[in-house]
Formats: sequence, structure tokens, C-alpha cells
Amino acid sequence: MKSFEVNFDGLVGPTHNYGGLSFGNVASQSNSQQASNPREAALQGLEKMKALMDMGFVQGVLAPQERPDVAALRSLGFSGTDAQVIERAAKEAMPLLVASCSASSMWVANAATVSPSADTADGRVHFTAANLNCKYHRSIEHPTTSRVLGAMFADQQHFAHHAALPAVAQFGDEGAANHTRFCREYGEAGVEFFVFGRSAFDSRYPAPQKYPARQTLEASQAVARLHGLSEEGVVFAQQNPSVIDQGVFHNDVIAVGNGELLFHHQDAFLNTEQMLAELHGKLAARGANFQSISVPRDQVAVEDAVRSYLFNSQLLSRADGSMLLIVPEECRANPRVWQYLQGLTAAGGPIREVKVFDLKQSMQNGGGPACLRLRVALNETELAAVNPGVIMTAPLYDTLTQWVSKHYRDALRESDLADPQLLLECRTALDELTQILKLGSVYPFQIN
Ligand code: SUG
Repeated sequence: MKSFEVNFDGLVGPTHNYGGLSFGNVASQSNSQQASNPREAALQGLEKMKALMDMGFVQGVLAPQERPDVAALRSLGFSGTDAQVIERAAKEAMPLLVASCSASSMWVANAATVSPSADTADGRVHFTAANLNCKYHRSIEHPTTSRVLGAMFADQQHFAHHAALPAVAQFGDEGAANHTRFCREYGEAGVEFFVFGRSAFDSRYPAPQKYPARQTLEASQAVARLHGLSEEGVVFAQQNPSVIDQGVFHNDVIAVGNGELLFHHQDAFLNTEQMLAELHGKLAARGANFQSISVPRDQVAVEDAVRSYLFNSQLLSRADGSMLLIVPEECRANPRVWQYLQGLTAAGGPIREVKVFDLKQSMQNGGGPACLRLRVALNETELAAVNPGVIMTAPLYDTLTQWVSKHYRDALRESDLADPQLLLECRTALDELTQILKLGSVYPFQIN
């Protein structure tokens, strides 16, 4: 049976703004208070989806969330009509209003961890929504994420959904951003690689000193158990705490993998040799020939990786077996990174081509090509069981670009977030979107 890796990209929501909400994420902190352009952000994302579809990849779309999250503000004690809730929050606690407006659900690599059916004990595709416990503005995503994923992957014969892990930092879970799956073919059993930043229960593991480690070992282990993964099918590895302190807040800022290949920075992990040997051995037992490309620090410093998002790229397998790397424009703007990439594709290794996309609106909040997509490996039968409304087609692309142009503003500043009209605009847009994507009722304003 044929199998695919489907990339479901997060559609940027109408409240995309620069709130400076993510301590430890250099771009989020340094672009705080700038005016954003939600329309341009959404169109940049759609252009990438369309380009991948045109190249022959199966591409999906994941809906944004209702923002401002009035229900979240109510749970923090703001009351009255929806407009009064927003007005009071703006007056008394602007940072909470900003957090409740974040369009951060666009970075769907953090929506969930996904294990394909070939890896799981019950032969279903498993999803665990990420609790995103490290940041308040992200911790409010998972209830709607679960409803949206449930509406996209509804068939219980093929898809199993798990609620987010307990909402405490000890089980901090950031989803697929710290999870990579290696395999020979997408439909064959593979090895799932979980990267954590610290252990919450075992003080022998080192931890970063400056910035938070968002993913714990215990969270990764819990996800592996929930998904029914076997000992032979998993590898746990620790991220190098010193790179977290340099702004690598998720492993997908310093490494990316696909098929039999891991592309990573020399300083990405602790105990790198031992970890590579374990991956090699476990994949060999599955008939796969694991390879890794380590980018040396004297060619690309960690700082260059963080600024350019070289590793927050999409590594895609093409029909001829070679791989394509989708990188953000910032890689071309960095001479060291660009020179490295020229050498990489010329070397005749597995990565043969680099394609560059302008994702500046998302990048300025620390979200590159890899952050914007959730990978779901599916066989033909499973793909046929996915809600067809969320699979990208040329007509859907046209409909979505028109929908964005109709509903999105082209500038958003902090002061605009207090405008009660923004909530109405968002709800009107999202109500229409659920019809376009055939999701049914998934938003708080549709179900309460
Ligand atoms: O969680 N930025 C996101 C970026 C997530 C990137 N995802 C991956 N690497 N997979 C975060 O830090 C910034 C929002 C603001 O400041 O307005 C933010 O949430």
C-alpha cells in the first residue's frame, strides 16, 4: 500500500501580532511591539502550502483558533458582556489581553505529537495534543486543538486522540517540535525520536540556566506510552542545555529529520555519539540505513542557526529518493548559512535542492517553515479517512486566499487588540472557515 507524509500547515489567524510573549525565543522578544500584518502572514503561509501541493506533496490545512479567547479571560475573573471583558482586561491587565489574542496556534508543530499506525500497538494513528504548559498564551490552545484534530481525523477505526498531559511544568509538552520519526518508508515501522530539555523528576540530568527547557523527559515518555510505542521503536535524547540558553527553545530550531536522515547542528544534543549509535542500531533492526549530517559550529554558529532558522526547515522526500529542504528567506540573507547550503547541495549527498520561502511575518515571532506544519504519515486507507475538507486543492487555495483578503486586517498593533470589533471580525471569519473546511462546530463561540 502507498504511504505519504502529509504536512498540515497552520493557517495564520486574524489576530497575528507581536506580543513579545515567549521568553527564551529571541525573535518573539526582539520584535515585541512592532506592527504586524495578519493578512500578509496568512497569505505567506498559504503560498507555501500551494507551492508544496504544486510540487506533488499531499498538503493539508489546520484551522486557527478563536481569539481574543474571551472564555480564558472570563476564567481569570473578567466579567460582563464579551466587549466588557475585553475592555476590562485592556484597562486592568493588558499583558493578559495580549496573551489571549495570540495567534500562536499557527505553529502547529506544537499542536500535538503524532505516531503513525505502523509504530503503534493498536495499528491506529495516535495524536496527543500538547499542553504547551510553559507559556500561558500557548497553554490555552489545546482544548480547541483537540476539537479541530478530532474534526479532521474523526474515524476512530484509524485515529486515536489523547487529551493533553497534566497541566504542570513537570509534564511540559511541546508536541512534534521535539519529536522526529525516522523510517525507510512512511508506511513501515520506524523509530520515534523524542528530544527533551530537562528531567522534572531526576536531578542527574543537567538543565539550562537562563531560559526554560519546555519539554520534559517524563512528558516525552508519557506520550510514547500513550501511543503504544515499543522499546525498539523509540529513542529519547537530551537537548544540549547550552543551546537552549542561546535561544533554541524547541529542538526543531537546531535539528530536522526525515526518512533515514537526521540533519542537525554539531551542538544540538548531549551524548551525541551514543544517541546516533542507538538510532543507527534501532533503525538497522527495522531494515533502515540511518544517516546523519552534522553541521559544524565553525561553519554555522548556533547564533547563525537561531537567527536564520536553518534547521527549522522542512526536509521532504521526492519521488526519485532525493531530498528537498524548504528554508526561510533568512537563510539566504545569512552569508555563512547560505554558503553552507550551497556546499551541501553540491556535495551529492541526500539533500539535493533548497527552496526558499518568505515567511517573515511568522519568522518575526520565531516560527519558521517547520513550526508551521504538523507532519502526519498516513497510508492510502488512512488518507481516504481524513476529512477531505482540510486537504489542499487549487480551488481550496483560491477560496482561502479570498477568505483572508475579505476578513483580515493588514496592520495590527497592541492598541487594536482592545477593539471589541476585532472579536466580531474573527468570529465572523472563523464561522465561515469552519464551513469552508467542513469542520462542524469547533470554536467556543460555536459550542457554548
Ligand atoms: O512558542 N512564538 C512561538 C513560536 C513557536 C515556534 N514553533 C516551533 N519551533 N515549532 C513560541 O515561542 C510568540 C508570540 C508573541 O510573542 O506574540 C510565540 O508564541
